[in-house]
Amino acid sequence: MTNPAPAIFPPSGIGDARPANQAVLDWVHDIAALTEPENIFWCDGSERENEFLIAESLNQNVLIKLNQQKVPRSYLHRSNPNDVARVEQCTFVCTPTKEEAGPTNNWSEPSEMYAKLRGLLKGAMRGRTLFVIPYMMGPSDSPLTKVGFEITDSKYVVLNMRIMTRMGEIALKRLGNDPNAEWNRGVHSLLDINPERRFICHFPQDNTIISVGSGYGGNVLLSKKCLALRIGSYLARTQGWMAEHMLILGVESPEGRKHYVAAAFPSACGKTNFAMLIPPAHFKGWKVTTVGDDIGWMQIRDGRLYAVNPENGYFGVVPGTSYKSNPNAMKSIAHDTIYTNVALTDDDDVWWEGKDGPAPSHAVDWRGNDWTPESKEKAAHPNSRFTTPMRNNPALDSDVEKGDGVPISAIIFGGRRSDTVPLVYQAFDWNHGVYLGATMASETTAAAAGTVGKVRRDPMAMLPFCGYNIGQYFQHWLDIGKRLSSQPLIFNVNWFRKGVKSQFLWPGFGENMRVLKWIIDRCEGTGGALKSPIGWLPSPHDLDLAELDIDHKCVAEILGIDHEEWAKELAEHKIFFDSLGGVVPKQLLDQRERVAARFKE
Ligand code: OXD
Ligand code: MN
Repeated sequence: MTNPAPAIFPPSGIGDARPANQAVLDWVHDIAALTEPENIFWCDGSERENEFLIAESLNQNVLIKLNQQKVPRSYLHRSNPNDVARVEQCTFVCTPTKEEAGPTNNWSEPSEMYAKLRGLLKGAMRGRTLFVIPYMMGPSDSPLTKVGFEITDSKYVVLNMRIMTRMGEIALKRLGNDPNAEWNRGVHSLLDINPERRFICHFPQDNTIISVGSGYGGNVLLSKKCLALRIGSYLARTQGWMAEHMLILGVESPEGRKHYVAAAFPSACGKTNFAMLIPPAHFKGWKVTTVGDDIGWMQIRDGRLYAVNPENGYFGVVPGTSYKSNPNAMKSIAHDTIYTNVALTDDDDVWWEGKDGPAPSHAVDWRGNDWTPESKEKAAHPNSRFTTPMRNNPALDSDVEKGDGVPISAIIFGGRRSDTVPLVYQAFDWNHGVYLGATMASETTAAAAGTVGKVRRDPMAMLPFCGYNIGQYFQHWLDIGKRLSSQPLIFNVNWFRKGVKSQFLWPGFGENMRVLKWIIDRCEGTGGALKSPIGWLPSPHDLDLAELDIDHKCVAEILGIDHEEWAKELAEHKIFFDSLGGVVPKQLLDQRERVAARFKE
């Protein structure tokens, strides 16, 4: 028997979309000289290239083909079990001085970190292909849009970046030939997926990211947390705009009045669910549409804040996603989706804890082991993910590609708090709102490695993502407020408050529309509220609770503020501010004093 002829790698016309910009070519040349790959593959983002890379990934077991009747054009990837979440302890902001990175970031002196990373990258791509991914963050005609290049030795990264960004030709066109044009340099190598050699490093002054030793999305899809948030927030401050860990949604009334709101929640607190909310039957004629589910870039125009979603897809948490919790997400991930670390059923479908219907009697779990409902281990990893293009979302907002962005009427902060924090309240003004954001906290989740369920302060949900000194970041927020003649109203929400029996007091999901409606009413000047020490609070009859099966005692409890709990909370705000070592602007320290004084009135 003769061996089949070896495949020609890559077939002609694939992997040769070399950019014209000499600065990019020189940089790729440098990285290739360092990493010594077998091939260089210049990605163009085309359908043909994607098909080729999927076929290769199936051959090399990087992807598993799913049942194409059940989930057309969808695949499963299993990551190394040591590599399933963002690793904040391995994430660095490398600025000339430690003060520039500030008290909340791991810091390293840039030349030392470059030397260490160059040592790790030396020869790292021997026998591998070096992929060059040109990508664009933001709509093609937006002044906020940024171009990045990611070099990677992972096909999984290329396939995901094609979903998450506007990749290929469109980015090359936007960059053009100017050797001095602004673009982000991103280098990623899997190395040997060893937690000891895992570093995710940002060099804001050089617009550069280097990530080694991981294959997990949040660490390696450099467009997302690394560029759009860490480097993005640094650029935003120097250039006068905002890069935030925020979903953006549109709410339209039956009469056709439309508002947009941006909302910051820490990882895995239901941002994707909120961004895709379907109003309950009682809200007939109301529509919620998604602009983005994770990141908002905002600029000031005519004294107002306008937001764009820089991404092109969703990288969402799978467990708990169902037709009950998020029908739009279920429809979005029913095709053209890459699943990471979910379970595989015997008929090659995907399964996870919290999916509709009964659990399968047998499956293969995220590690590749046999699983049955009696197994002690979870079938899907708690941080298993879907990567799906935003065009799959039935509720996609019609202005998602609008370069100017959408006007923001309200900003919402929120976290996962079992106690203390009421369902919703409104800040008295912008600076008070910045204080709400700066002191927000949440119980930790599986999105980041470490303990789950511990309350940690997570200012504006940016603790792991602010690429510079958090004190200057707070000041940037205060400064933006001064430049706005029409400021969005600022709110805080908590869907997760629990009662004495540890039961959730609020049904959440689609019913969050009732809270959103109050927020919109406040924006329109029609919603009622009571003045409380912590802000404007709705009384139970200010919320539209019609046709909701909820106990009146529950409503009172969830809207209540307990003075003892708040005394503790305010003490914790002080401990947090103090822990930042004197970087917190005086206006925010004063805000805390004012809340404390209002409790004494
Ligand atoms: C995410 C995160 O993946 O915030 O969006 O961790
Ligand atoms: Mn996120």
